[in-house]
Amino acid sequence: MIGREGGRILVTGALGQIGTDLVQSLRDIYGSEMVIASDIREKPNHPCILTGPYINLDVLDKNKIFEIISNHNIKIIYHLAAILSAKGEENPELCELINVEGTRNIFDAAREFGLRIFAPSSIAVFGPDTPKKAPQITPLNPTTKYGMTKVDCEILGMIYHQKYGVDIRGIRYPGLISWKSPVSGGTTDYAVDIFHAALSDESKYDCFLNDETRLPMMYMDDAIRATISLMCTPIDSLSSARCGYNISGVSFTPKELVSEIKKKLPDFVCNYKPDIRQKYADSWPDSIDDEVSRNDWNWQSRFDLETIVSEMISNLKSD
Ligand code: NAD
Ligand code: AKB
Repeated sequence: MIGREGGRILVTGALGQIGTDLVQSLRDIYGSEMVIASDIREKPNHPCILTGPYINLDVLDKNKIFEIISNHNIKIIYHLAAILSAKGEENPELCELINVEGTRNIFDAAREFGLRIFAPSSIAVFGPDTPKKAPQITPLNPTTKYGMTKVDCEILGMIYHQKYGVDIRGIRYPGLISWKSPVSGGTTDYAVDIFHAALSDESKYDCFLNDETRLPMMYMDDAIRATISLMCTPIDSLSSARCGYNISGVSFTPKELVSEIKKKLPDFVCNYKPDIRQKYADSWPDSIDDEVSRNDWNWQSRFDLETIVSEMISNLKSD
């Protein structure tokens, strides 16, 4: 049983970077059988996902979503299936389809079955006209297709909430740093890849962003704690930011990250070879103002850059 809902949790896109961590945390809290992991990929092989039930699900298949919900008594969906920024620019049509139509299918299911939904947004909703420290309320003019789909989903979430009373919640995650799963398809991926490269025999990394690119980032443990905490907050505490709460973790440049890594791995060498992802990063803010989250649901991050580097290196070494 999960609190007042008395049913099970479904996680879509569960084999990705966030799902790998989130499924394990939800199972630790609610029990393995209560949390069903799902993804378009057929077979899970990660130990975090193998701890409980897994279903193959394409979020574009609305009939199957409805079938799973009624057959498995689903009451909450953590909807993580998406195409991220770099992959989204390579294939904007697919990005639009999966991110917007996939999300609409989940929202329709929530309306039909009375579910609660967590649907993450991103700092990619901001654009070049956003102040360097992004406020909660500001015009959203992203230049990437991915960012546009995230704005669309925040708006869609508000419409389903206001018109149909669906309880949809979301966080504008910064770039997330984690060690349990590999990353691909994003612009902030460098901050994960760099640790794998630093710990390799060569201890060398070619960074695809320039050394001065400051971006908002967060350690996965903070992001998971934020997610579960937002979903446990009484509905009356939430404000109009409910589908896209700003949260802040740390803010750093590749140069600052390299210098922190070199304190632990002095032989590590990083070269800077910016590619097309530099353009996407340049359109995003440097840092995030998260005052509204702190007021509405007591959000507070715990991991600074020094702690993140130390956690990443020790966890990857013992993995
Ligand atoms: P990811 O790319 O690591 O994982 C996404 C998963 O979705 C993959 O396992 C993929 O197989 C699956 N998927 C793709 N198409 C699908 C479909 N049609 N049906 C079902 N599954 C499908 O992404 P992530 O980093 O885990 O991100 C999860 C969510 O969080 C996304 O909405 C993303 O926009 C958001 N987000 C992530 C970050 C980050 O840094 N990781 C930052 C901001 C926002
Ligand atoms: C990406 O880089 O695309 C994601 C994000 C910030 O949404 N990590």
